[in-house]
Amino acid sequence: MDRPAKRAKFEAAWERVRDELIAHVVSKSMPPDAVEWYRNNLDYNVPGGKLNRGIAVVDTAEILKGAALDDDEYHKAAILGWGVELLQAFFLVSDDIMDSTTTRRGQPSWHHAQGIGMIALNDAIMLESTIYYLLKKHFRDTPYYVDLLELFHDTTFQTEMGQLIDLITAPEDHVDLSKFSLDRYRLIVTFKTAYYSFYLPVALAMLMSGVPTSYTLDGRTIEPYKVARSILLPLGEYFQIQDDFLDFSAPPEVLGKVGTDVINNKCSWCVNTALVLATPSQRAVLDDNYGRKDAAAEARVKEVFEAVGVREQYAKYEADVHRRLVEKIAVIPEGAERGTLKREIFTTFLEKIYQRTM
Ligand code: DMA
Ligand code: MG
Ligand code: MG
Ligand code: MG
Repeated sequence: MDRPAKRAKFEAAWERVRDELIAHVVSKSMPPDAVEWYRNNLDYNVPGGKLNRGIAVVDTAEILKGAALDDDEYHKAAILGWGVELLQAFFLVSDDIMDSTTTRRGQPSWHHAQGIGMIALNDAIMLESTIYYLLKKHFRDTPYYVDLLELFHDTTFQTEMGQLIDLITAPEDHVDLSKFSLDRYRLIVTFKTAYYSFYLPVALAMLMSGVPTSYTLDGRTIEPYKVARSILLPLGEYFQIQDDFLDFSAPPEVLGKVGTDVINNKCSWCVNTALVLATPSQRAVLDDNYGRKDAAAEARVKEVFEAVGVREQYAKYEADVHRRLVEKIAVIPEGAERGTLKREIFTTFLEKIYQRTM
């Protein structure tokens, strides 16, 4: 199945999930205006993104099975996939409130849409609660139900810790580059992005496919969830570094959006790299111009990025991280047994993002 067909099938599963959620609130005696509000919350915030995270659950379950999923397996994987998308929707609605962001996915942010305002806060929490309604309804009787609950809860906490360090490192209204560093950056992106975007979808598919906490292969003890984490967290970091580099370097007509990280005082890979390499006078230019809502200041910052060689650093980093990940994946012990890890899970992820330009 090609990418658009996969996406269409996954989106069709959403229609079914959404309808059962609506039926649930109706059954709880919610009046029509409340049902309508919840429906709008779901439709506005959940299905409109790239859906890479949700579809990754289905893809991983398929690779682990080594064959196409039957209808029941597909439905289960798709519900977990929509669980990831619901979690992301919960984070994004909250994030746009905290970041005072007025647009998302080419439309007003939910709290900024007509007539919503701070009810968006309750809506965000309802998006989160929806995950646990779905898990209970569809997985209550499976042996891995508690593992699913723990995984969603743990991942949520990790992401919230990431949001916390992100918010206190780069407050919207106060620029202080002395708080930035590449170590701080790595910690922020691992917690804020990598756990929920890369580890969560794969670990969900592993649980659903019956991958145990540990198994023995050729006399060696393997802890497959640890192995998956040891690859997917650096992969997530790589993905975010790409995102930051493209924000600085990609032509808007290729990227589909205008980069705003410099203007918005983001603790981005580019500024952290420039801070390491800058001379005292270049550092002064960064201090005076970073995070200012002003195109001329932004241009001065980008000049420093060019002068210190951010582009060359990135090319070097990308070649390096790709080689490191390829080597890591190559040594994963692999057997034909069901319920064991397959290298293909990680290689498809890696090749999908390697040298991406948008
Ligand atoms: C968004 O981070 C973080 C989560 C957990 C959704 P961000 O504010 O850096 O990203 P965006 O530019 O998408 O608002
Ligand atoms: Mg944001
Ligand atoms: Mg944010
Ligand atoms: Mg970005």
